[in-house]
Parts: sequence; structure tokens; C-alpha cells
Amino acid sequence: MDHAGDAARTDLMTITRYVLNEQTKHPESRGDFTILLNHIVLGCKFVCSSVNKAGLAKLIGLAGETNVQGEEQKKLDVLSNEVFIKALVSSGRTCILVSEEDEEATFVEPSLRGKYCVMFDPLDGSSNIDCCVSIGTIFGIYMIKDGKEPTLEDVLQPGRDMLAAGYCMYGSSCTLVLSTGSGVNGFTLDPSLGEFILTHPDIKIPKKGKIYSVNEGNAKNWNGPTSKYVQKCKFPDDGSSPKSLRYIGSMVADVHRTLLYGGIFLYPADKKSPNGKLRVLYEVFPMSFLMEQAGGQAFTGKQRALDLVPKKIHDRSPIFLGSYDDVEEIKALYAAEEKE
Ligand code: AFP
Repeated sequence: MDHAGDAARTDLMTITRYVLNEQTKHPESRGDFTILLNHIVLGCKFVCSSVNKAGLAKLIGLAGETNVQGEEQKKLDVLSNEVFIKALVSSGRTCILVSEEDEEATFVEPSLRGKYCVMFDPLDGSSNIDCCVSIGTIFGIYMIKDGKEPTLEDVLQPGRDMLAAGYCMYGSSCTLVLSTGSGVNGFTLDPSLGEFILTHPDIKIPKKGKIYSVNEGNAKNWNGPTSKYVQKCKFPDDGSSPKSLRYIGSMVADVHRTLLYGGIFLYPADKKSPNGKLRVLYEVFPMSFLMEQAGGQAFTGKQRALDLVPKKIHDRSPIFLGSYDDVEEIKALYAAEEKE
């Protein structure tokens, strides 16, 4: 009989227990972060349940509104946004919220204010909803100084100043991946318990991977280093095997696979979109934070992604992130071009 396995099955490390354990390492902590995270987890569970029921509940389909990026909004985007805004405000621990779906930042009314700023994309990859492909929620968290009146400057900070980041993927399982700045852990929702259980402790991305992930339909508009890099993935000049291509078109799913299997995810600049497509505050920063915490790298084509300082809340940036050695290669190609 596998007694060790049995112990693991009966001694469940829920996400709340995990964060409470972490909290004991900071005696000055008053549990505010645990409360905030509980509200984020609640939002994720609600969205997970809505995504699972979407087809049945006829929630999918266009809501007839467009978001700030001019994209068609689906009903689930609207619902998820409302759920997260309400959960975060009612936590009493937030002061500024930036959502992909809202043009302006939300400043929480003073009576409900706390010290955390949360940037989030409530339902990323929503063009995949109708065909039941994995989608997700991405979030990043900053903290303002005690007693300080919150301003937009508090969320226009470099990503390296983030306190925590994570995502929840609504896929074949519902998986929440979190970093509070000391490694990365993955939790899987046990639907029968309604709890996220630690299933992927201390995730480390392989140093080099065998997969590249990019929308190659944009190749005709790429710049030199990106084209050279993708060419090298297919026709390596060092005798190694070519990399496999995997692209879902849902950042959470593509990044989750990259984190677990290794390799590189890229959404580069191109002639049509000189800043790429992905948003700095709630896509590029949280995913770059997680990659670095897992031992990988994240690069914009010019600099370490977490050193970027956004000017506006919906800024975009090119991004190359993943295994340390794979990102090192693209960095070398950009450095070589700069020298020319
Ligand atoms: P949607 O939310 O409109 O589906 O966009 C998803 C996304 O922001 C991100 O999740 C993907 O990585 C990326 O866009 C895919 O973009 P392309 O369709 O241009 O490849």
C-alpha cells in the first residue's frame, strides 16, 4: 500500500492554507493579502463555473458591445469583469483596479479602500470561447504605501515592483498558478471540494525547450531578429533537432504549456503593430513575473520586460518569454542587429 501517496491525498494543501503558511513567515502581516487572494479565488471559481456552463446557459455569443481596444466583447467577458470588480472591491483590500475591459481605472471608494492595486484581464483569449478552447484570467498586484492617497502613478510602475502575479486557466482542469515573489506554485480546482489544491509545487521551467509558440500568420511583417529566430527554430544551425510549433492563441494556455514543458512564447512587434498586441499591465507583466520566478526570462526586444515603465494603463509591448536559454538566443539576435 502506498502510505506516502495516501498521506498526500488526505493532507490537502489548499491555496488558502498555502498562503496562510506563507503569511506566518511575515510576522508583521495582518492577513490582508490572504483576504485579497480569497476574493480573487472566488472570482476564478465563479468564472470557471460560468465557462463550464456557457454553452448550456446560452451565455456565449456577442453582447453587442466593444471594449477599449475596439474588440467585440462576449457576454462572458462582461460577466467575468463584473464578477472580479465586485469581488475585489468587496474584499476591502484594494484601492485601484485596472481591467482589460474598462477604459478607465476604477478607484475604490474610500470606505472600502485597502492598500493593493490589482491589474487584471478577467477573461483572456475570449475569441476561443465559442469553440471551447482553454481561456483564462490573468492578474498582477502592486501595493501602495501605507496611508498614501492612491493615484494612477501607483499602477504605472515597472513590473519588477509587483508583489504577486498569477493566472487561472479554464481548461481540461481549472488551474491557478501563483507567485508571491518566492517561486511559482500551481493549484488545481477539485470541483467536488470547491477548493484549489496544490498540485504543482515550486514550478521550474526547463532551461531549454523543444517548442516555440507564435502566430506565424504575421511572419511577413516581422523584423529581422524575429524572422531569424523562427527560422532557426525550424532549421537549427547547430545540429540540434528543430523545435515543434504549438500555438493556441490564448495567452494563458500558451504560457502555461511553456511554463510546464519549456520553450518560448513570442508575440513580437511587426510592421503593422510596432508595440505588438499584448498589454503590459495585465498580460506582459504578470506572465513575465511568473517566468522569472520559475527560472526563465522575459524580454521585449529591447530590455528585460519587468523593467518597462508603462505610460498608460492599456499600453502594449512585444514579448518573448520562456526557457532561459531560448530567450537568451533571441536576445543575442536583437543585440547583433543593434550593433549593425
Ligand atoms: P482575445 O481575447 O481577443 O482572444 O485575444 C487573446 C490574446 O490577447 C492573447 O490571449 C493571445 O496570446 C493573443 O491575443 C493572440 O493573438 P492573435 O490572435 O493575434 O495570435
